[in-house]
Amino acid sequence: MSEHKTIDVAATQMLDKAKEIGFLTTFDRAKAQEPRCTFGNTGICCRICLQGPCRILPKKPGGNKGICGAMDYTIVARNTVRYIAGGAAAHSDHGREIAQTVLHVAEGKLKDYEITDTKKLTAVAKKLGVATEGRDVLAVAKDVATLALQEFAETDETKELTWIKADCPDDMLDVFRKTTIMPAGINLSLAKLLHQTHAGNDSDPVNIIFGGLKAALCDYDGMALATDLSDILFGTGVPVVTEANLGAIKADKVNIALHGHNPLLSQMVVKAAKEMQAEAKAAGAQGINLVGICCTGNEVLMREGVAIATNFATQELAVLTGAMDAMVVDVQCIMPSLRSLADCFHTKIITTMPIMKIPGSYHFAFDEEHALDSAKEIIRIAIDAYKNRDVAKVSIPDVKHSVVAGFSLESMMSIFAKINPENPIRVLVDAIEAGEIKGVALFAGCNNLKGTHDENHFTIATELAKQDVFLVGTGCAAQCFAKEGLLNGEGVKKYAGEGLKKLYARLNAAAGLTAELPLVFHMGSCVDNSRAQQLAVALGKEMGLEYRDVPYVATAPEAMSEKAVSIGSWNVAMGNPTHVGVVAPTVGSQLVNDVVTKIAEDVFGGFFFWETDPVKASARLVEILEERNWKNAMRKKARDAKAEAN
Ligand code: NFS
Ligand code: SF4
Repeated sequence: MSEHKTIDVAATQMLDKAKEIGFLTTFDRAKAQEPRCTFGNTGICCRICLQGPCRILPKKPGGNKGICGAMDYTIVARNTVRYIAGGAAAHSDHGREIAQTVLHVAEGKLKDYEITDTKKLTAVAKKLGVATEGRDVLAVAKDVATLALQEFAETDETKELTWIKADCPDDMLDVFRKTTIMPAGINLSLAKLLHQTHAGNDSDPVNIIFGGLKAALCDYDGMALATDLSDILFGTGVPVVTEANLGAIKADKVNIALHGHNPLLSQMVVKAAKEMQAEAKAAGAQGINLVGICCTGNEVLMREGVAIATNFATQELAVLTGAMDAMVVDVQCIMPSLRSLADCFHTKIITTMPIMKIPGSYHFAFDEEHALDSAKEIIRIAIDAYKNRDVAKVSIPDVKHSVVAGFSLESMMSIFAKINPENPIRVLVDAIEAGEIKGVALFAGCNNLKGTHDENHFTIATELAKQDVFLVGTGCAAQCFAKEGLLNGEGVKKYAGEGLKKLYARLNAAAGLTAELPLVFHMGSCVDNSRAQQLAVALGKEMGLEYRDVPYVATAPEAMSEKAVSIGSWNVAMGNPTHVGVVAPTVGSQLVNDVVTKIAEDVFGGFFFWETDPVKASARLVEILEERNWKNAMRKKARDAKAEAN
């Protein structure tokens, strides 16, 4: 076992290099933060007003409450839902920007973008109730984008969000309404939550949590519209074959990393790079090589087959290869440390968005009206930087795996349709009903250096595969699988149980793809968790189950960001048992912890559970799926017996 807290061989090599040359990385900084403050770690530190920080100190007279009298449960509940507000704001603002761009395209204001996927546009319009018959594509796109923007602008509390209504089954919507968590406007709900959790406002932990869940549903809404509109704008993912890990960086090419979340610029960089290979060659390189990091990487992987360099925790290591000429970043999950690291190399860190700048790094204000020109200028900066590359500093780990990705729900269904053209989802349901597979598990979320990088992702995925669970993934979890060789047919051979292998044999025989299907179906970026939820909904519908009985679980084995908290929270509200592999910010209050881990199940069907040990977490996830299958079988038996008696 290496001294570094990662299971990634390429990362280990780079961390050795960092040590040799005396660079401190995020791995060192994580160590420096130990031991953690228990108050902060368990959520019982309040900094909501300037009298704080207040901690819960039960042994001191008066210390069992904050200065204002806030109890542990109020403090924990407020802190937790404020994470949700942050996550939902990030996801939905990303969605809003895409919607704005679609609107501008529809109005003929942007020359570099177009409506690429008219089939998806029609499907989205239909689900939202927008007329399509005999109408111009741009007119339909305008209506859809306008509806999306209205999700943010709505201030009438009696109006319900359109995307949620279109995407969720009726029994689920009924629960949202009964528990008063059905949101109206996104901006309204997020502002309300900040208001609700202001000092001296709501102190009822259950009421605060319900406010948080409303915001979590806004998170879903924002990401669902981000997914739909990105597909409309750039195309819906189809299976692609590429590669992943630091070995995807090429010594003889101009390397540009696309990092962040929003595909508006990165799609243009992909387009521009195709046109600019000659310029790179003129500078002495063999061409331009694009690689992705974090969810921008996932977006361009899904649609363009761009290779993955690495995931969140190891983003610095891409620079450390010495062969990264430019890293183009947009928003979210970008470490501020990148700039100082880049200073030691020739690498240009290029920030591009008005709300994401790094002191001292190069800022190139992305201009959507001249998007392609912006992308070209950025590539020229990279080509110039390449000329300054110091070959003596280059060391690229010879580590990479082949990757089959690009599984939008549509592309998954078109593979299933090769077996059952009338009813593609039936293929998965048949496998569940035959007991070949136990159900579906979604892997989502980040890296968290409180644990070992990628270890929880890898262990839980391979354990569940052995236990015949069908796996889908997004975000940095999916990138771990890409780097570790689980996104190819070899992964199936190595890790799938017998039942799962049988399903794959049928799928591979029918799919007619050049490459075998991967152990985990990579469904995209974190906003694409909406795709996975639609898979759960489709399963429930076809199996004739209530939303809360579907054999579907979610896990965020290495959750880090506020966005992960909001994704987990809507998963729970939407009936999904949800595992988190790090110490949760709710454990400081028994009451709040019980609400989210136990009472949530009675109300919503979904619940959280925390387990840092990946083997134990896997066992529990399998147990939950088995429980759901058993209950469903018993209910069916009872129904059949009743029908026979009548
Ligand atoms: Ni999701 Fe994607 Fe990764 Fe976590 Fe960050 S990139 S949006 S937040 S760290 S999975
Ligand atoms: Fe302390 Fe209350 Fe202020 Fe929180 S809101 S910091 S508990 S006084």
